[in-house]
Amino acid sequence: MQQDILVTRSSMPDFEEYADEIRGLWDSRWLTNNGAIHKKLEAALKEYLGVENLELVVNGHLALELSIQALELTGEIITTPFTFVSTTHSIVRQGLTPVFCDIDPADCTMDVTKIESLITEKTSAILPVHVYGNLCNLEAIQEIADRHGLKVIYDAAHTFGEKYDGQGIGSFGDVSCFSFHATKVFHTIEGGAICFKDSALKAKFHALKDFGFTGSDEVIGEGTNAKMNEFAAAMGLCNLRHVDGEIAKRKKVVERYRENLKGIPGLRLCGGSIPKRGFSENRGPAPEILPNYAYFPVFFDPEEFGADRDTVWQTLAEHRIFARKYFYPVTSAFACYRDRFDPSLTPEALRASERVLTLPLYADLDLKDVDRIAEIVRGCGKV
Ligand code: T4K
Repeated sequence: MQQDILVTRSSMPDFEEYADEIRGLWDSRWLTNNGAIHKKLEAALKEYLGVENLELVVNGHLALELSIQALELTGEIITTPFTFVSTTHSIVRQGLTPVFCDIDPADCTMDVTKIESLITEKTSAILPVHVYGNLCNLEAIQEIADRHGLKVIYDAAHTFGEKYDGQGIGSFGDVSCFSFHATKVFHTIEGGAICFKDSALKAKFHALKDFGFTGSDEVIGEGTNAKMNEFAAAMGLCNLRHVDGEIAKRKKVVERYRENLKGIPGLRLCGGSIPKRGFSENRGPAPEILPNYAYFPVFFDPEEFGADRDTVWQTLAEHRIFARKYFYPVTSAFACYRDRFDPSLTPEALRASERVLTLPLYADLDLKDVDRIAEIVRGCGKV
């Protein structure tokens, strides 16, 4: 019998490798609160990601919330509704208002030509998402932020290890937030990291993730508990040794999908990052981008393809293949936000969310299964 194929499958080191990494904890009994493995992982990730400042946290969501808190943002934040709901929740839970900017349908990142019209006297920051690992127009966003005195926080949950002109993606903006959830290219079971430009923020992030403590007798802010534990950090150390190999395997899967699914009327592949340099077309050579093959989104035009996204999703499910509708609906349409925001104000995001299906992608996905999935998808269409 065929095994279920889920949208992703966590990478794992060999059991013995992980066991070796955690063995010492039975002697030290130091299990969390900035332990030795935590420190080791922090140093290793700074090096791997090419960033100056990095603070490990318990998940990607709290990385976003802590960033908003540490930068002391107020009022409104311009963001995208085409993302996992965490991005929007982080703004609302910090007591601020998300202002939704539409996306560029070509890569689903924020449409930079629409940002400035959304800026008001209450705007304090821009919070774009490198969705699916597709890089935002970094230069245009920084130009706008500089012109209007705004901070930039990148939701870099999908962007582990990516580079822009050789520079680690975590070094852009004031802050970049990574997720190390079990479903990500690199994971620590649950986890995340905050990368930031201003090294003076290090002490603040360190305190805020530990209830605000700066010593045993002083609390400098209404912090939370967002510390990564030693078992999670140990998983990170192991996974980091293998992540380049995992990305190389993902690349093969993505290439196989692309080969199988190219040239089908009404089926659009979102072909990774589109190299973008600021607002002008003529700013010199396109930036070189190192991708990580995090997701494989496909968009269906129901008329042209001959079937809508939900039909393809259902057909795959009948074959025990569980693709996901990342990201449907747009976050502004969730029940908790329905009365506060108007999803029709971001029509491209709305259209993308109704057409997208994210196909299974993980390092160990058999290429024969990729062929089979592609065949089922093709079979749903009219050609
Ligand atoms: N910003 C963005 C743009 C994000 O995408 C996310 C998270 C965040 C912020 C917040 O970061 P974290 O606080 O989560 O670190 C999953 C993940 O839970 C979530 O981390 C991720 N984005 C989101 C896109 O996907 P679900 O609800 O779809 O997960 P679930 O449990 O349905 O799992 C999906 C598939 O993954 C399963 O079908 C099988 C596989 N899986 C799952 C788990 C839990 C495994 O192979 N191993 C596992 O342990 O949200």
